[in-house]
Amino acid sequence: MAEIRNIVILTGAGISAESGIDTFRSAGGLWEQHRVEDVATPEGFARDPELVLGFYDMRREALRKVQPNAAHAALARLDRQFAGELLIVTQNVDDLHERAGARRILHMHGELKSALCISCEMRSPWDATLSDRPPCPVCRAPSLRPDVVWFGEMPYQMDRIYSALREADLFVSIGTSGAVYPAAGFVRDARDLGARTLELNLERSEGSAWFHESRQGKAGELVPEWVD
Ligand code: BJW
Repeated sequence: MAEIRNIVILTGAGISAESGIDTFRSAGGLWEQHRVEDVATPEGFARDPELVLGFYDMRREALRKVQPNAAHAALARLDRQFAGELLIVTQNVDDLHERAGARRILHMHGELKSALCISCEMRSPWDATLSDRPPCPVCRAPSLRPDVVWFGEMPYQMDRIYSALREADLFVSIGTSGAVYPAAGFVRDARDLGARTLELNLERSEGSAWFHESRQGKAGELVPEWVD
């Protein structure tokens, strides 16, 4: 990696699978157990807030019982050791990258352990339930929702992401199906802008053909192999 100065790493649910967190689109995954339009759209939340808040309470609770795996640990090592520019853009709402020790990280689809107030638009760190409708710590309105990005909403920090992609000379995608935009388009953006592109995933993703190189296997094995 001697000639690499700027790295952007995109991670998805597959990197947390070996920690015991369900992915979305695999057999038995979250979207097999729940209708996406019920639990991951603003319209679903407006229709049945109890269902949606309960879904995220359940996932926040599950997050307490799991630990980062070898893939998170390897990326944290890279983050510590790499002297150039590095940005881990995760689509995941878990905090396993942070718990493994990564620091240069951005959550484009939000975070389970954050709540967003619909009334005052302030964010608050959140580790408790939301389905019992607690008041917002800032404005006291009972208007908290999970601070996550649903379909039809704008992912977070897109300017910062595109600016990192423009500078990247290496783009690495780990554990994502390439089914959800705009993240699924980053490989083409990065490649068009001159980056080398590498995919590390259990199987070929929807956008696999766009990568210069695609390696198949478990993130817990492929990521340490790539980093070390
Ligand atoms: C392993 C493994 C192991 C397993 N090791 N690998 C352009 C074209 C078409 C549609 C659109 C478009 N632009 C926008 C849209 C609409 C929409 C969209 O993409 N729809 C698609 C269905 C087509 N997008 C949006 O609405 C987004 N907003 C938006 O685009 O705003 C306008 C805009 C445009 C341009 C620029 C900027 C803005 C918002 C999308 C929000 C997605 N939200 C969710 C929920 C977040 C909260 C939550 O967690 O509940 O995000 S949906 C869900 O999917 C979640 C994930 O982050 C996301 C991606 O899933 P991911 O991570 O890829 O998981 P899986 O399960 O799909 O794949 C796991 C992979 O891991 C698999 O490949 C496995 O093989 C692999 N794997 N075990 C390695 N051990």
